Amino acid sequence: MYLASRLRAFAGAAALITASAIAHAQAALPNVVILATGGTIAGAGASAVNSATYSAAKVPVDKLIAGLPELSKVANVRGEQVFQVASESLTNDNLLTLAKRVSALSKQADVDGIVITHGTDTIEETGYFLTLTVHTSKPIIVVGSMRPGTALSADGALNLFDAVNVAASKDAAGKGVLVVMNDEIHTARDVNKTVNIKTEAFKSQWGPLGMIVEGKNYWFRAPVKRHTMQSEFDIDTITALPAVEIVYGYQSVPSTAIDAFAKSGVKAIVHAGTGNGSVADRIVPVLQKVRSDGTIVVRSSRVPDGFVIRNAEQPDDKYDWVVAHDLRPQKARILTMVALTKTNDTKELQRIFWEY
Ligand code: DAS
Repeated sequence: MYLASRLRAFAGAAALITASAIAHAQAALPNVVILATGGTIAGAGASAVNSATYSAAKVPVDKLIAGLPELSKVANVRGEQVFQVASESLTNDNLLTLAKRVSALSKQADVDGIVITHGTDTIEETGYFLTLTVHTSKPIIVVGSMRPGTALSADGALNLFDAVNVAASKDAAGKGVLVVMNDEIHTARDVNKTVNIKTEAFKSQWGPLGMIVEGKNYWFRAPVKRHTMQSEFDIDTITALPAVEIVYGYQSVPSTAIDAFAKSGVKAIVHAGTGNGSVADRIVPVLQKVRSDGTIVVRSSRVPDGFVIRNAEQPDDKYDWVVAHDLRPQKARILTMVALTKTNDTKELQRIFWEY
């Protein structure tokens, strides 16, 4: 009897010690908040072989977290459902709402890192907007997936596990907003979706910053463009984004789109030209007129990689146009919107394109 009671007492004490050790270990873990916006990472298909035919933005954030118990070994994770949409449907207002939430959370002492689950189609636009406007050095990671969780060899679970790992990592701080996909760690500034049907979908023409393998980060370079704490733009002072639209250059293109955008009162037009940002002869005077009416003209290129050279294909100084440097049209639009919240001086705008 005595031995049994002693054993019970010991077992009870051991259980208490274990429980407090676990609680202590959990308390020592970083706190990561997952802001869910929708996309394929929250998608579901009718069959395991549906890797491309499925509905995006179905699975709530709490179910995403519950489906990944491994996260509890990496961080104390909690989720917020900010939106539940496919990312092609996100709007400027959604960008402002999300960025303001990220900014507010980043200021909380009990938040060490933030993960944003997002559709892959426009991750590059949201990520770039956040890196331009959120003033924090805490890790902010945007993550998506190319296959829904219901599909064979789904990529979302490992992408999310990796994203939380990076968000919980001290060595990810101060690198700007990052995009973690397919084992790679990219800057939100450089990364673009380059393949629309493979899990290896994201590339940065200047290369990823590094990789994450089995929960460990391997860094190989650091960003050189201004971001987050070094940015002159602050989401906490931005209340609206100006209308900036994109027109595409191709053979026999008419000026219809430019005329319509100009008439609608846009503040800037990004021209996605051919080659090094070339503009068709018949379109040059149309864009000159648009500029003379006070609308900003940004010369970008439909060619995925490389960068637009100022005063090469067009006399930008003479026309008072801005060149988009290495930014693809959709990112040139994001930077132009953010820059126009501060200035519409073309020399200042060009400086901003060189620096961000
Ligand atoms: N429609 C795509 C999106 O929401 C699905 C995805 O790839 O996440 O961006």
